[in-house]
Amino acid sequence: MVCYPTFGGSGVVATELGLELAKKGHEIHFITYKQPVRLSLLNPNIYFHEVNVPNYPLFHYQPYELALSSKLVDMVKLYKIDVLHVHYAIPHAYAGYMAKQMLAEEGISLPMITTLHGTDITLVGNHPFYKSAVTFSINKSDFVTSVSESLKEDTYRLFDLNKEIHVIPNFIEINENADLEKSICQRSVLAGSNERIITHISNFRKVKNIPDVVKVFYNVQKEIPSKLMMVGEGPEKAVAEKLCEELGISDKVIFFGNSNDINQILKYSDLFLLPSKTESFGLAALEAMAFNVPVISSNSGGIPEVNEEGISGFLSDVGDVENMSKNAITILKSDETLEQFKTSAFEVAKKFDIKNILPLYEDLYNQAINL
Ligand code: GMT
Repeated sequence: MVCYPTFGGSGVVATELGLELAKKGHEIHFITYKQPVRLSLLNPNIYFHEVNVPNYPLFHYQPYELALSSKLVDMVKLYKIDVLHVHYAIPHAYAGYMAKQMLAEEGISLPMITTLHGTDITLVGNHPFYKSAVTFSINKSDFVTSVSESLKEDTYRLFDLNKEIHVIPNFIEINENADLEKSICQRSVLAGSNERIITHISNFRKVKNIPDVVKVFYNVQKEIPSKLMMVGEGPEKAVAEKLCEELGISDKVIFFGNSNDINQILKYSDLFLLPSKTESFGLAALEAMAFNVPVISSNSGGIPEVNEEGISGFLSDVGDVENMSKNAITILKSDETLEQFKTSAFEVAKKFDIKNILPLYEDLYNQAINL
């Protein structure tokens, strides 16, 4: 598994997939520049190999792809790795293809699966400075997957590809007993017993439309006593903090920064906000739904494949704060309605149970090693 180790959807998907495969007895090697945040090494089938890029004064930019492809070659030979699965096309598919070619020179075959996650296609990969290399490395992958139908369509629209794209949606581990789990965090730490808890989790980039999270909350709290949990770090966090001050709601908003206690926060949440400008899937929304949390989201990209209108929550056009606020109030205004949405959100999340999704990846790995 090659992935980004930081907080962010693609790294989380790669990590959870690797951990689940390891449970089933597969040997999984993570190769990246830092230990992925959700990766526990307390598993006999999990290995982590760090990619180091030595500093050299001549380099204005450190050649990470070079170090990654070298590391891949070394680890494949040392551990007799059968399949390479790269998450996020840039630069992983490119480095993976170089490793594949180097190994081929020595008579070693390394099939490569590339999973497209979203911004590697819609925002970054599509940039003219990267497009040729991204197109090349996707076309050279043995198998390509995307996390939603919407991302598949975007990829075909934006790139000149000759490859079939297999849609394998993101997944979640469904825990029917989540409510019974012992909690180290008390609800009273987050909000008063008469207050609803509204949550947003992301990497606070512009694409997440963070000001709309604050604006929707501002409208909701005028009608329904509530608190907003803002979880994550990124460039738009300061913008959100300033907006909260301007709107006079700072005392009702908690900024957590990056947190490993997401489950604890979701467990007590009544509503999740995801007003993104674009989102290939919206893993954060699915994670919320798996904790019985209904979702108010935009209808962009792949979000409608996850959040079902009127069932797990509501969807609005990007930027339609008024509609999102109205829908949020509809869900939160009575305990009865809220309970009904909570139950349905969990039912929708069940469709993405890892037990249903894992065999799709295993099938692809089997096809890859039999090429
Ligand atoms: O946007 C993020 O939160 C991070 C980014 C990533 O690659 O780490 O997320 C993308 O991949 C996730 C996992 O497949 C998807 O759930 C997100 O929707 C997608 N983000 C965007 O498309 C903006």
